[in-house]
Amino acid sequence: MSTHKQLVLSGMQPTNTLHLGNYLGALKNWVRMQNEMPCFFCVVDMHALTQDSGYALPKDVTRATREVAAAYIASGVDPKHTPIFAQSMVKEHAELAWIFNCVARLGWLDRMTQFKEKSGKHKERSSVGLYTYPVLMAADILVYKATHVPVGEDQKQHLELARDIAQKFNNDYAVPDYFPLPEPVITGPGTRVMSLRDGAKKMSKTDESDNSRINLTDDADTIANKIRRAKTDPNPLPENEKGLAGRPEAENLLNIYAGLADKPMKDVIAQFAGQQFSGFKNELAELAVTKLKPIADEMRRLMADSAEIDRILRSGAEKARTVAEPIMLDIKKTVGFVV
Ligand code: AQP
Repeated sequence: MSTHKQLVLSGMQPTNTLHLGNYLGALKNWVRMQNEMPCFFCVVDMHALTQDSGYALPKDVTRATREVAAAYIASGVDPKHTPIFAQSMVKEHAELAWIFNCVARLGWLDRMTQFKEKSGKHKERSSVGLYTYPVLMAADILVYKATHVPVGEDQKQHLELARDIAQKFNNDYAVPDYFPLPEPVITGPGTRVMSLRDGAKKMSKTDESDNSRINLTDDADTIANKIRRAKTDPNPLPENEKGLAGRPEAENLLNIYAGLADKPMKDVIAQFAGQQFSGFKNELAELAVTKLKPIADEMRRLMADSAEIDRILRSGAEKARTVAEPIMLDIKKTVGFVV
């Protein structure tokens, strides 16, 4: 049986403003989990440099890092209780990532679907960082020996890789149970929120079309317009779950409603059964504005004082380092480094 103390670790990339998918798929669960077990939440700025679309401008990384931290706080993560920090502020993430690069196998990384999706037809032009992204993610988690990782459905495969790396390290260095095998926590109806323009694509920060997503900073009119213009099909809403087969856009909008209203999907389907999209979209827009407006307002307030956000990040990093430093020292000794 595992002897590891429960600890939650998760993070988001400062690649753009956070959106409804990030909120329903992950952030909403973080807010709940901080009251259930100790949590560390980071802004994974080192991951943000891996974008295949070329280098992000430094000023954009800085701004997005502060904005993502503001989104965590505005959504309800309490920085007095739960450390919030930037990944690059704790050097142990990068140190462990190198060791894990030597543990992970090329064949494992070749199977990662996110790399295939993000690199598209131009694999050879993608950064090496994009390829080894899941190795750094494993280090983010295991440098704290975190046991639980709340993420959206899209990160499930990366979590499995983190477990494989942990297991191989434990076996190779004959240190059974040294690293925990971290558990993904994927809960709620919003674990895979899709694009508003294409029900087959996930909602993403870096999608070219801003109309594909609802940003956490969008104002009420923008939210309502995006929902009104969201792609649908010509039929009324279905009577039951079976009626959603082959209707990804209808499923997505009902799912978003369920996530925002905190209701099971089957109740939401029953509520709108047989109705036209137009009426449903008005109700969805109203609900989205009610839930997201306070977050946007609070983010704006926090962003007006960037020095305070930086202070919160540095203080969070200090707490995170007190956990990561001794673990990393131990790992260095385990692999044979003179320390
Ligand atoms: N569409 C989504 N539905 C549900 N959950 C989602 N997440 C992301 N998109 C959705 C969850 O949000 C957390 C942070 O994700 P990330 O910043 O590490 O990057 P990502 O998964 O690659 O998300 P994006 O928004 O698509 O960013 P870009 O465009 O920069 O790649 C994760 O827990 C993720 O599961």
